[in-house]
Formats: sequence, structure tokens, C-alpha cells
Amino acid sequence: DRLPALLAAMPKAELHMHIEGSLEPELIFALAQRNGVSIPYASVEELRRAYAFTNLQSFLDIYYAGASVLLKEQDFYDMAWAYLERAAADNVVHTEMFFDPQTHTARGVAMQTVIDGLHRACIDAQARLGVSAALILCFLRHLSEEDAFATLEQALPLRDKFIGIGLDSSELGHPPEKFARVFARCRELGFHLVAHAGEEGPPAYVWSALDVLKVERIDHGVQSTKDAELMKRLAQERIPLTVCPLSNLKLCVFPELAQHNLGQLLDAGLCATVNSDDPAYFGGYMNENFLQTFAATGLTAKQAWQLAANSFEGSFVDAATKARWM
Ligand code: ES4
Ligand code: ZN
Repeated sequence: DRLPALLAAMPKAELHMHIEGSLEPELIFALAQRNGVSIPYASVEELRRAYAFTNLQSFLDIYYAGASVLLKEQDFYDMAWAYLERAAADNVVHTEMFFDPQTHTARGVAMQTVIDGLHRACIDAQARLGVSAALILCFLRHLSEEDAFATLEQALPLRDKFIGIGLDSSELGHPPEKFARVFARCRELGFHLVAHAGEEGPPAYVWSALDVLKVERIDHGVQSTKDAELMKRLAQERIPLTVCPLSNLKLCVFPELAQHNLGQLLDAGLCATVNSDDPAYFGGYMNENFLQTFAATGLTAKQAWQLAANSFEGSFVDAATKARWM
């Protein structure tokens, strides 16, 4: 069976990963030591044992605790560089990385420290790994729209260092329309727009991400299969869904990988993609997501090719580069 080798070797783009979710326990401890930050876990093993999640919120609590060790520009660089090396090893040739500035600015870290460190790693990735890497700034949806506006304001002097705006964190109770005004502003400013919707939240959140926020891609979107009209819309408009199978498994969105609906999304003609979300927390980077999902669901080599093509189609690279990769 040559499918695993194909999955690993095929060039692919990653469109949904949170760079703070690539912090491995070993790096969390190394940075904690380097910065004199104390964390409520005695060892790497104890921290890893805490990675037993029941839903999105149970994960986010630990994810924000892990990010508290990041203070200096070099910390952000080291985190991103470690991920980019892993991405290159998985034959990821293009990646669009989310970052959560509010997680850092709320602790007194300057916006420029965050963005400069991450952006320097993106520049080095192209030069030293041949990986093209771009940044998408995410607003935390459990915070206010006012806080998102203030965050945008702080980031605008650095606007040439990120390509888009996203929306993440606790979905239930924080519908996309809460951020209607700030997304309208980001659209005027010319940013690409994406939002998490339909991970735990209902199809109605996918509709409002599209119609109110006017996003170009939906992050997750797996709850869309519950709404036939929505499925038609997503297929007709080729709106990319950035699906994260191992994340969905670890956060109990699906009880087993064998029950994941990725195959259903592809069969309905949607532009579904495979992504790692928070690889250090969910048990795998890109190729692990492909390998485990294909092993569990029986997807085919043809569907592997389709997923890779979808990842380039859904990316924010220019049309000429897209044509070269597809
Ligand atoms: C996230 Cl899996 C997931 N969902 C929403 N927000 C997030 N931030 C990091 N991982
Ligand atoms: Zn995510």
C-alpha cells in the first residue's frame, strides 16, 4: 500500500494552524526557564498528561497557560521556526499561520515584539527551507469587539507583515455577528478575511461568517453537513473549509476519526482541506493528520490529490503561484 508514502510526499499547503498551538511542552519549559516564568506543571510529562480534553474550552484554558512563557521577540521567532521546520519535513510548501496578539498584549508584551518575531521566521523560512509563510492576525471572540478594534489599531503600523484577519477562541455564545463592524473595517483596509465557524457552533454561525463578516474561508465548518442549503452554497461558491481532523477528534467534535465527515464534505463537492490546528496539543502535524484520517476513513489516493489541490486553491497566494502549484 503506497498511500501513506503519497500522503507524506505530496506537496501541500497548510491554511489553519495557530502558531501558539505549535509550542511543544519541551519548548514551553525551555522558555519558562529562559524567561523566569513559572508554570503550574512540574515537568514536561505532567504537562503532557494534562492534554486530555473534553471540548474546545478545556483545551483553550491550557493553550493560553502555555502561551504565557512567550515574552521576547526571539521567543516568538523560536516558536515559529520550530513549526516551520516541522512543516517543511511534511512537504508543506506554503503555510498561513494564525496568531493571537491579544493573548500576549494582555500580558504586557508589545504588538511589535509578537509580529516582528513571527515575521522574521517567515522570511527565514522562504530563504532557508523554501517554505512560503504568511501570517493571519486573529481576534479572540470571547473578548469584546472594542478590544478587537484596539488590537487592530496597534497592529496597523505593522500591516505589511500580515495578510489577513481571523476569528478564534470560544465559539459558542460568541457568534460572528458580534464582530460585524471590525471585520467591515478590516475589509475596507484590504485584508483577507477568515473565521472559525461550525467547529462546535451551529450552521447559523457559518451563514453569518459568510453573510455578515464576508469571510473568504471558513475555519473548521464541519457542522455544515447539518444544513443542506448551506452545503449547496459552500459547494457552489467553492468556499474553502479548513478542516482539522485530529483537532476534532481530541476536542470530541467526533467520537472517532472513522466517523469524521471529511469524505462527506469532499463527496458534496466542497473545497475541504486538511490542517493541523494546534499540532503540539492534538497529537500531530500535517502528515500525521493525513495519515491517521486516511487510515481511519478509507479515503482514496484520488481524494488525497483533491485535498492537496484544494489547499492551494484555498490559499491566499497570487493566481500565478496558485496555477504553478495546482
Ligand atoms: C483553536 Cl481548535 C480552536 N478553536 C478555536 N480557537 C482556537 N484557538 C486555538 N485553537
Ligand atoms: Zn483553529
